[in-house]
Amino acid sequence: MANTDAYQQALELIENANTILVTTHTRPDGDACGCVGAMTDALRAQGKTVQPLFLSPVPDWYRFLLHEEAPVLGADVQVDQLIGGTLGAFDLVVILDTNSYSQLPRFEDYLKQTDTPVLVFDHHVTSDALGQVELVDSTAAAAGLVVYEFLASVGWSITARMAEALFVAIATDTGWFQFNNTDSRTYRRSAELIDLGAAPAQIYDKLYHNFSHARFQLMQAMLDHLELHLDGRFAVQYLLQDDFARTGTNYPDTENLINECHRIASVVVSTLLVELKDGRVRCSLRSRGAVDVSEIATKYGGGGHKMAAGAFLPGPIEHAKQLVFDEVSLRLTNVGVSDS
Ligand SMILES: [Mn+2]
Repeated sequence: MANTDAYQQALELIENANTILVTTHTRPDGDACGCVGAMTDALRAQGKTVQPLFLSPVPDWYRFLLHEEAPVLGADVQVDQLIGGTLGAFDLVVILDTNSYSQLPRFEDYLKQTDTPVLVFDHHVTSDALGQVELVDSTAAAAGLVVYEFLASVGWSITARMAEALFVAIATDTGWFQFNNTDSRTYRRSAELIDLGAAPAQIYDKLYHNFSHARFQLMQAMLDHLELHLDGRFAVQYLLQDDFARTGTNYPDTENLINECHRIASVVVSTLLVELKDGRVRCSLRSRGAVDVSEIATKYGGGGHKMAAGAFLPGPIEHAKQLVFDEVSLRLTNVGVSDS
């Protein structure tokens, strides 16, 4: 848990600011969107003018966490406009669920030229130390946990809407309390958020029983491409541009699909390779713990956690597949044949 000094410094930064820009990492997940939703509400309740900004589009199924259409950098507003003050003159920037330039494409250019103080709430080990004040706790299962503990500690009121957003942040970053990062603190804080008004059954329905038929077909395409290697311990899945075109889906529709193959008992490490329009391959990696997949991602300029990480690889898919195979093969050999 962050120490009280850091809480005090964070509080001072916020108290001294009137107009606050709130952002998060590119390809925002549930933790990112939940944190932005809750933090935006929390700061507004303190009388601040708050501008949420995303670096890529919010997936449809997380839109309920936000109470307005927030602009997307590179689409609704360009970085030179942001620098020029089109969105406002900010006296504080709050960055949620990342502390790395590589997770902040284009926004990096803004950060590197601004004198505006930066406040970071994060739980990743990877860090470029972006903040003047940083509440970073790598033992926290989600950034939502770091945000919640800060709000509770400084005594700000947490509305049911904020509790819902923070519950989503925690529930999604723990694979709905399935991943190894799910500890008693995760459950305890989640229980508190339920007491504050988060309704898990309704949230689960909103998040997981909401596939479009098109997205289901995309999952079907991914499963059609499933390959098991290394005694069934390494699952490789991929999606091509053609799969998106044929099913009428987009990149955000891939979220969480990688996890499907972990229903197979033998699978220890999995990857989902997604061919991007520019020819690069977005590589997502998941591990059941025996292999630290963040090592692989970091080697290729990405990042993440031991259990979940990602990076961009050079295409085509076959080449990317070989790169990941070599890395995973090396590491699975080192851990020996798993008994799981
Ligand atoms: Mn997170």
